[in-house]
Amino acid sequence: VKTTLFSDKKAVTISTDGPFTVVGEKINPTGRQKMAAALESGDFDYIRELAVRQVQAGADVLDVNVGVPGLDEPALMAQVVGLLRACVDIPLCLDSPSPVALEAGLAAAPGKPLVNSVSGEEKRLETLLPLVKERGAVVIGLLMDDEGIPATPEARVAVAEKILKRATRVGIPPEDVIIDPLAMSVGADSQAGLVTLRTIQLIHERLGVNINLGASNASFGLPDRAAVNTAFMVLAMFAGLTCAITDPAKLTSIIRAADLLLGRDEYARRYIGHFRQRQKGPAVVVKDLA
Ligand code: THG
Repeated sequence: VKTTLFSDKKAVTISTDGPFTVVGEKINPTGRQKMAAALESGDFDYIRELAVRQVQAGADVLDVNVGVPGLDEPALMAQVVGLLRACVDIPLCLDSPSPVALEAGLAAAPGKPLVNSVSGEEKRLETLLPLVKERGAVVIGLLMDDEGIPATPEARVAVAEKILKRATRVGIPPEDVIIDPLAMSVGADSQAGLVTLRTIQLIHERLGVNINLGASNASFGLPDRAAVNTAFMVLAMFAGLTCAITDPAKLTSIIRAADLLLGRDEYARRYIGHFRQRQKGPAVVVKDLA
């Protein structure tokens, strides 16, 4: 299956047989004081810098989350989407629990963006799927419903089937739905990683759709998070993961290497291209681009 996102300048195809897609996670104030402060004070240079740095590190898409308690999220979402549009040329992933903020992001984003996210919860399906359809966007479906996150892989797959069915019903084709089996912290529950990996395998085999994870979630609360994130990424890629919201500076080299080992990078073109890009050295001065 191929899912194609567009900015106003670029197409990015997420695919079950092509190379892996990296969604940069850094524009997100959750647990990052500096980012929250930047959003509060309107210091958008910091956000531009995070955006350009992630693109240079290998991001194919940028996640945009601007949720800070007390701030006007829909207005900030539109503003940040607008400024990102001016300094990077890749598609965006609008990340918010608020349908109003997602709607504001959709109105400001060019092309065919990614909406992050719906779930199997009735209210979210009813509110968001028509918006996604109307705007011709792609949507991420989280594997949880009104009862919470199912404990077993089988039960999570049932939520995926429900989301795909409901999307089809409003006219969104299956290739425009990306399933997210939810990565939970293995620090809190030692079986959480395995349940997510088995869910990825089942979805890949039975539904064949594109699959995304917020891969840094797995390492919450643990030391040397990069070690856990790296191991998880490689296992998840073998299981059928096609796309991840993660830190491109830390993960892109490993992802390119795993793509090569999984036969998804002919002539090692992407692997070598990424290596050359890194050799070019320090980042372009962000203000030149802004
Ligand atoms: N699924 C979907 N969307 C999501 C998530 C998901 N959006 C939010 C979140 N989960 C993914 N984004 C992040 C962003 C930052 C971090 C974790 C998840 C994070 N970052 C550390 C930091 O910035 O300091 C660094 C982590 C590291 O050491 O690499 O913790 O699951 N659809």
